[in-house]
Amino acid sequence: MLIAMTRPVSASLGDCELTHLARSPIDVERAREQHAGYQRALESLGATIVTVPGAAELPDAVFIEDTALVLEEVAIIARPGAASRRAETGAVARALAGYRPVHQLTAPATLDGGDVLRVGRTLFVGLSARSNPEGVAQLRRLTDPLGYAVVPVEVRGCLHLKSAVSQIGEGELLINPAWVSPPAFGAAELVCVDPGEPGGANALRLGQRIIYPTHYPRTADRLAARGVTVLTVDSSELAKAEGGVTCCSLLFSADAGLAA
Ligand code: CIR
Repeated sequence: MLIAMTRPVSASLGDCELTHLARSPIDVERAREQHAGYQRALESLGATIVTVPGAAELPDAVFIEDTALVLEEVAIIARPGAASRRAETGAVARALAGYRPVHQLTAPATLDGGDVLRVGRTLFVGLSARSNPEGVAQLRRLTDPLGYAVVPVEVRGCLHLKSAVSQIGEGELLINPAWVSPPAFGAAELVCVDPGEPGGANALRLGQRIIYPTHYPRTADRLAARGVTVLTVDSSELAKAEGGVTCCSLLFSADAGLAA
């Protein structure tokens, strides 16, 4: 069973962290409707939604991806780079403990899950304003014995590694080469975002299909032309909080980890 762990949109979303965008009013009700549409999209692609209790006082709690990395063997609780987000991890750790042995990154490490791109047994980790070399080192110590390679990658001009690059198929990545250097990804086949849609590199892959924002239509056309099955969702309010489609869920199989 494929689980999509999500967390509700907080009433305080308008007080979210912002790095690259100017603050603009967020319609929380609309954000909630969009989040519901996102969850329906996940369900339509076969995922079962598991909801972590909401946290009204944590504006960015909906962006659950940043709080953890879930592998087949373990769940690793991140230590978000933004201090305002560190209290998000406790409830997520409790929820994940039902599925995996849980490990926790500790200070001085910082790591946001949005900076971790898994491709097979390789974990590419963005060195961003949120994730530091100690975060990379701790992640490596935890995952090396499990057979993962941890590869740090410089990112520039965007929030997270997965703002710049995400997986859209087997060995296939969607990338904005202005924000991350393509050679870092070795043999992967790269599809570039439309130059007019720099924020369009964040896609959420479930098997052969991707969930993708409606607000990058030209990149969506590129993907469709390559034979990628694209399910679009309106996520414009969450985008005002610098949220993409990967960041609103943790996807993992329930049939691994503790259940194995
Ligand atoms: C933040 O700045 O932390 C949130 N406002 C947005 C986080 C988006 N996370 C993600 O793309 N993985």
